Amino acid sequence: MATIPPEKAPKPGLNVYGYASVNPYKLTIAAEELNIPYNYINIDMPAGEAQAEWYKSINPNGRLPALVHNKEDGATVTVFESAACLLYLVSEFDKDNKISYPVGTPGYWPQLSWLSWQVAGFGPMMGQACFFNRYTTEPVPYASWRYTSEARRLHTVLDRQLSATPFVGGDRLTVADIAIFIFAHSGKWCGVDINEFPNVKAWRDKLIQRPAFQKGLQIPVPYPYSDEAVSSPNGQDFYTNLRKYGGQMIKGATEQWKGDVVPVPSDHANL
Ligand SMILES: N[C@@H](CCC(=O)N[C@@H](CS)C(=O)NCC(=O)O)C(=O)O
Repeated sequence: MATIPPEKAPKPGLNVYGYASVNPYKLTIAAEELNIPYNYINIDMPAGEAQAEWYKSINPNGRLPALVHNKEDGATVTVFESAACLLYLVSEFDKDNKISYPVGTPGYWPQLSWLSWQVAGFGPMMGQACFFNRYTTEPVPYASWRYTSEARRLHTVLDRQLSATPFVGGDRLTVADIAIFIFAHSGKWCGVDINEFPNVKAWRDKLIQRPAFQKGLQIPVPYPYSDEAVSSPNGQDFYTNLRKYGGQMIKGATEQWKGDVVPVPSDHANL
């Protein structure tokens, strides 16, 4: 197994591996809500550090975030995928259910459903909308249309839910809200206007007032993908460069996985 460079090695206690992208902010917000100490270890995503063998020993998927918890009893727990990380934080540190419903109670299942909805649908669709709207090295209008439409459909689903309950899973803030929030807070960058979804907007505006959200959104740097940040006339060079070099980087990193589409018999039909 590859050795972790000393400066990236987990310390005693809770270690969050992240970068100033989108998903890692879920963990800093949750940790701040729980008021627990953690050591933030920055992974240089543009330099490809998430693909380093040592990092893949923590997250085999080579994505961010992940966490390593060196516990007081000497045990070490490693978790990857943001939803699993959030549920780990709840299981270890949320004994008073500040950001969760207790396992097995009626509120637990909506919380889990919406958390799953985020990682299986909302996040990936917003991510693909973002890719095709902001990062492609050539325009692909059909893909932009598909993913922007799907992201808007999912916003409609969320908006309907939030017209009925103050938080996605019911009457209490949970990790599902935290997970969904970070993408709802990035609508403009992905190509979706939150103003079209008044209940989503009111919920987002309410969450953003919370001191823990404000703190978590500062680590490792002020969140760069909020509507406000991406609209600021001052910082536009950052986004121009991000789109230019980020787009090329994603293309380069994806190229190694390319392959021919496996044919099926209907390919021969006149559609
Ligand atoms: N389903 C994963 C998604 C993680 C993910 O895609 N993270 C992005 C950062 S926001 C990443 O690591 N991107 C690196 C890459 O695509 O190479 C989760 O929820 O943790």
